[in-house]
Amino acid sequence: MTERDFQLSRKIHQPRQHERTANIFVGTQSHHRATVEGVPVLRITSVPQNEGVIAPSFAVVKEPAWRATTASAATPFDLRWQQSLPARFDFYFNLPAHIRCYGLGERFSGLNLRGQTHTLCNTDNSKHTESADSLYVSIPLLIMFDGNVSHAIFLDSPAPQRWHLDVELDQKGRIELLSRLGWRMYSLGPASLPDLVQAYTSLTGRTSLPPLWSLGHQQSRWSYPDEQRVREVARQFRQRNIACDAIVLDIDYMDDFRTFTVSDERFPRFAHMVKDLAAEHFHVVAIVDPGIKQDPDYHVFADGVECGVFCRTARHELFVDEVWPGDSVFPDFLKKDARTWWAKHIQFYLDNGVEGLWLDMNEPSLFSKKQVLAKDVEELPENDQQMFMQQTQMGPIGHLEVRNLYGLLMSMATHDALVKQRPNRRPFLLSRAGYAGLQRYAAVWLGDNMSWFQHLGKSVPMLLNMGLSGIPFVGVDIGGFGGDVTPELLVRWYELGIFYPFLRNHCIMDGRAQEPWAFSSEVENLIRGLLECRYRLLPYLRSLFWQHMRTGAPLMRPMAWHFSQDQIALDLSDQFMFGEQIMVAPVVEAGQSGRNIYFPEGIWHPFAGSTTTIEGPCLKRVEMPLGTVPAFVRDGAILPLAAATQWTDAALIADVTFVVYGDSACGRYFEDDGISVAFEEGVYNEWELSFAQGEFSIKKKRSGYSGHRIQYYVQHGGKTKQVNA
Ligand code: MIG
Repeated sequence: MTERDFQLSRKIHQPRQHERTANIFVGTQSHHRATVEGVPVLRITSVPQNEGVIAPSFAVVKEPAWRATTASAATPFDLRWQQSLPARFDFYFNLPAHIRCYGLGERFSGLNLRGQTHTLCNTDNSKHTESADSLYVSIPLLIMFDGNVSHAIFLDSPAPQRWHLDVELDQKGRIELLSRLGWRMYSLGPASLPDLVQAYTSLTGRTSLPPLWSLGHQQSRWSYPDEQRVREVARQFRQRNIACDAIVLDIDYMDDFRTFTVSDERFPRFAHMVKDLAAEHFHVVAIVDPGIKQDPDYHVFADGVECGVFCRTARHELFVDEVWPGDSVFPDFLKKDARTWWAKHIQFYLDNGVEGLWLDMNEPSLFSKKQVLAKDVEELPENDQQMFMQQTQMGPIGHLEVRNLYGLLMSMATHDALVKQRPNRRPFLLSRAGYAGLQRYAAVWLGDNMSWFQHLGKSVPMLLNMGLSGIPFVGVDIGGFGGDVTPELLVRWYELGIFYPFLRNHCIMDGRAQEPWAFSSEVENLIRGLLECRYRLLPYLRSLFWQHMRTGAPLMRPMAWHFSQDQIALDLSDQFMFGEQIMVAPVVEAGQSGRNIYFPEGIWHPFAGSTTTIEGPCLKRVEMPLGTVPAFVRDGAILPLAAATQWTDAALIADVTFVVYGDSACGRYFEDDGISVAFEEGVYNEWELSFAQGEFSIKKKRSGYSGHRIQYYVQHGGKTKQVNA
């Protein structure tokens, strides 16, 4: 930094009212510019002199061509910063009244995040109430929406942060970053919302195509206790013709909660069971917790101690805390050696035929420490006052400084192990905790919700903000995790859940049974029908994942994504777009037979049932009895729909119908083998579909995949005919 730059930055840091006065920053700041997928990006790097180095970034995986620029480079919203305390930075910016705030990962709040403080510090908080703050996933990306001139800021630091977004209603924003290391901040824009997300996911990566089976229906509960029960649940699905692709095993499959073990008593022929299930087209997903039981007779513990992979305290003792197995130790995933060690043990699951892994408790959650960071902590505590230390290339560092990386790095280690050990198979991983970039490794579910209508409704804005934060493969526990679901709530939840990218029914230990047949045959029939709809939508869903890989677009999108000029659409958080062609408007209240839906400009076709169209813009009450698919298709769309199947392997070869909505329409279609990574070598089909003047046509952008026996049909105005493709 030159003397002039330093003077300039001093000027920029002039304190204002309500601000901490002292700027004690001594060190270097550098500014760089680049264009990322057409979006201007300014990167500010701040390195305090005493530390001389910033925490490693595991978020940004692609570096564009950066050009140095001066400190006076304009930042949007008059963004300024200072170091107020040795272990704290403050950022100040303006938040004009018309700006809507999105992103920040997993927030229990509305779509627009304004008017609240958002603490980013990964926390196992099972109380999802209005006053809930930190949850499991923290993504320091804030989108400031203003139509085509939107901006985003990404504060790449895994240390605890508090984002105050106009909490005083004075149109000011403030971030407290509790860190003594430096940070990098990326300011993106001006650009449209889709372009911002495209640029952000270009820097931090995207979700590759998931295995097709993982987009099917997954059935879970805490826990199916033994082989008999697991086989029985699977049998029920097939016997009752309810679509399902995966059975999920929660913690009780293990021997005394020891990670990388199976109970001999309750699962005496585990691998055999997994194989039998596979023959019935079920994939097994098993939970994996990071806490390793402290027991010298347990091979994983002994091996880990020998390899030196566990976190230690500031006094260099093994860090021990209680989780499910009792006193446990925790791999330090920041260490490359620990990740390699972990990968070696992951082989256990592959040897048993388990195809998907579910990473839980990876904030990490510790039974003794429910509150990770006290609300009134002004700066990052000293190392010896933090729970443990982690090893970086620059030496030991207090856990809190890098806390938000724990789930990300556990996911990275597990993902890379699966990819390395089965290179031609797409991995399926589900993680509870995470940080920016998690989308490269795992799908996410939003943790311990309740069987409440309120949580059904809340899932919409929460999942939308996850998608805008770069994570497209998301869902919440269908039926709700805690509490007892009612039959009405369960059906309503499936109505919305068939549009969650990740579709899983899961429930707590002592909750009432909530498998689709747990109530009357009427309830079962309605859920069966809804799941059929999900499986029919699979070709559309796959095309959306393909599109995400290309552009970073989430599958669930706020109305603002496609109707950025429609002032009414912008504030809707109880309806959303599922891709560009389907609008979903679920019933999220008890005792309703329908709801009011806002239809933006254009003509809308009910997805199922009635043929009467609705012309927007208008607000209209729509009758939606239990079991309704709450979706509307834009006029001008062509949806690729498969014949309904009971499992996704069958969907791969099922007939596909291109359903044309309106007289002039277009759509996209993607297909491949759904399981391998051959698509990376061009083994896939990507078609552009169009319909005009009564003629349907396909433009084949790529025709690299032929291992199928699909018959294609086109349907328009009630008539269906075969297509030669
Ligand atoms: O302390 O594995 O969010 O889905 O069923 C609870 C038992 C641990 C929390 C997860 C939940 C899972 C449960 N786990």
